[in-house]
Amino acid sequence: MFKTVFKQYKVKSTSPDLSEVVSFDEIDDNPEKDSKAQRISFNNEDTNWSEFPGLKSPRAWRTFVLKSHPGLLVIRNPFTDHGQRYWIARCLRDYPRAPNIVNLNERLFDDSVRCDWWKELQECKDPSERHRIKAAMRWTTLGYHHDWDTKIYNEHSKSPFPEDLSRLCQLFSSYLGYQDFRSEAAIVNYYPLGSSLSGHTDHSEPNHLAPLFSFSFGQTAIFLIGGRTLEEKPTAIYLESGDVLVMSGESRLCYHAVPRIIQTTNMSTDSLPNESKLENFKFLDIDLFEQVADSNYWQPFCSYIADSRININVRQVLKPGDLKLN
Ligand SMILES: O=C(O)CCC(=O)C(=O)O
Repeated sequence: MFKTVFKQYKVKSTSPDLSEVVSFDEIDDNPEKDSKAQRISFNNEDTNWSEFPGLKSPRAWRTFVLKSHPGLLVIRNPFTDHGQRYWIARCLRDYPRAPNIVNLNERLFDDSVRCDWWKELQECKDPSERHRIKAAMRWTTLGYHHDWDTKIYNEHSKSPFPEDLSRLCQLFSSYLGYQDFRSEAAIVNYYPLGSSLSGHTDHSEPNHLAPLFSFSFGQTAIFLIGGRTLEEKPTAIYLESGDVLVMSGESRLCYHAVPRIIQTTNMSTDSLPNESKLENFKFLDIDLFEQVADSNYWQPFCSYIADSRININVRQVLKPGDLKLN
């Protein structure tokens, strides 16, 4: 059943029927309508949330759950435009740099591209080579590196986890009541239009009780969430730029996939006003945060995201109290 639905959305020759895809904005616009999802609120309205640059105040966040997939939550774009720019730039300029690991094959790409993909892409003048370099980037791994063959994490294959991303996840995990979440592994997925990710479960982490945080930027994904087996019919939802999807509890080990990316998002190229008090947030790359507000600096990132989607998928690997893998 999962694979049949996946193929319906992935189909290349025709436009698929999107009438069943859950749109969270539509639910907010028509709360009376019988829907597969509903908006929920948390009892933490009174918490004195500290400001986090690039995020709207948690009081303004809108959180949705799917009625037939307990444990799956979507916080609908809690980022400001400035915040989205920052995370997109981190995923393109910084996260693919060594010592993080990228998918680029050593037979097809020089060490220079494999160690600093974005810099080499910006410096490449030949249009067809530029296209080849741009389209080849599909994933980079941070922290404990995901092993795509064995699916087993290894204590000897890890790089430092970025402090800014870890702090971002800490904020979302405390908001949802998971005070002890630790960001220990991430996959950043890059999706050019026409690409997809087939059905799978994320079970490599010894810790299945901690939630998984997934951030979407750029073009919209059709995301499928199914059950523990491929027999169960999945539900399709839109994941739009800025959305934060959380897979916790029952949904943490469920099949999921991205059959299609649709081009819906036009990010502004204008300069943005700068945010104040950034010096209190030393864990961010403050220079980058300021630079992306500038139209010229932002332009190459904006051009990349005009026909691509980026997803950051963050997991806790270790069980509570463990300091390393056994
Ligand atoms: O791109 C997404 O939204 C999902 C990515 C994913 O499932 C994964 O990295 O395991």
